[in-house]
Amino acid sequence: MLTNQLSKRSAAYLETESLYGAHNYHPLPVVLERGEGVFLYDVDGKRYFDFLSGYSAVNQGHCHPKIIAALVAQAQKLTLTSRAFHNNLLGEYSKYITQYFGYDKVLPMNTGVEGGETAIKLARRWAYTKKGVAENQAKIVFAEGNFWGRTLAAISSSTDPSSYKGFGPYMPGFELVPYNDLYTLEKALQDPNVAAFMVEPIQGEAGVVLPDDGYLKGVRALCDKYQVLFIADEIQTGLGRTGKMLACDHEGVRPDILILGKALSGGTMPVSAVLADDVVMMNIHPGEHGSTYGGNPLACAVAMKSLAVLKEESMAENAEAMGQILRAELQKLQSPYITTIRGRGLLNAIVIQHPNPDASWDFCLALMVNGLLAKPTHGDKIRFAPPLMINKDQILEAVDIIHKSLHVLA
Ligand code: PXG
Repeated sequence: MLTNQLSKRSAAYLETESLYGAHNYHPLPVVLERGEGVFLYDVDGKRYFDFLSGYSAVNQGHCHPKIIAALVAQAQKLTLTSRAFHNNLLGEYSKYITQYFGYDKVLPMNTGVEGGETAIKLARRWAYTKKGVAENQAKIVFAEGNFWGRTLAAISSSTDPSSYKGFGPYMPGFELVPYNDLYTLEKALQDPNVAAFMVEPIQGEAGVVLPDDGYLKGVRALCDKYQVLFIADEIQTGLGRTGKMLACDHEGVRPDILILGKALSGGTMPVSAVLADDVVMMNIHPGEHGSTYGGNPLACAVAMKSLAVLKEESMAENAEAMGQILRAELQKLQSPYITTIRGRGLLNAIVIQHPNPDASWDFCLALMVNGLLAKPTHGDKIRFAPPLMINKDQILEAVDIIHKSLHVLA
């Protein structure tokens, strides 16, 4: 129905992609060729509000001029040396990011999921060398509903069959507890072989699931009590997205291992980072972990600028203010089809209730036709997470589009 509006040009792009690319995604039928700030433009020149921000990779806005300038300048000088040699930016970047977040050391990787893998390796190694866990006995506890990527380890901790089913056998030594449940967590952490609890401060892919106030403080206290590392996966929630630099900052807790990714490069290239103090980080020695691209000078230059603009342009503060307006304006719509409006800062989701099981998809198609891009997650949830530099007029215009698009559900 609505997809019939696809131009011939767009249809040709879709067909080529479908013919030659694996079918591991189901995108909305829109073909984008340009981005600027909060806007994306398709191949026919039509403008859209981006309410996904590359799953929070584009917090700073599309093609942020300062980030692109840093990228281009460094790309013309030196892009990759491998870690076989030193490069002149890795030290500067390491100092910058560790001081920015207050940790002794950083371990640079590329994708978010590699950050998660790295954190788990660090935790296992710490358990063997510092906690006294017997070789190969270390356990990592995760929260149900977690999402941290697509590697075999990541899907081994997943409770979503579409992530794990048909890809076994799975990684041993992983355990699950319900999210937002300190009682069950305490039971799990009493096992002396537990090395770490890895958790998203707000579960992003699960549909922006917020824990109760005090949960993260409780996690911190339990990890301290049982000598377990607290690993915070802030790949989606970090870097200003929730209205603070880190989502953990809302409760004033400091994880032992902090994983960052996505917006660490402002959406320009895969850059992730694992931060920890020496007691955790210094148990890994030369040759025991790494990556060809990890710590490459292009990534170092881009990451420093991406972090700098977040602060220079007060993006966390703006996310907090604009998030409040967005949720308040969505409440005012009083739609019978929107049962829940939740979020923190500019990481928000609505839950659609409708007899038609495809209602969320149809609604996102209507949003697209009306000039706003968002994607359903887990059927009935739609994330609203625009770039953090969105302003009030733009929020109001976007909510008008959302309002207008609700008619498709009537
Ligand atoms: N942790 C969290 C909290 C995430 O949201 C990752 C780790 C993994 O990052 P990488 O860079 O390895 O994808 C994520 C990723 C997708 C997709 O299609 C990814 C995410 C959310 C929705 C879709 O890959 N988040």
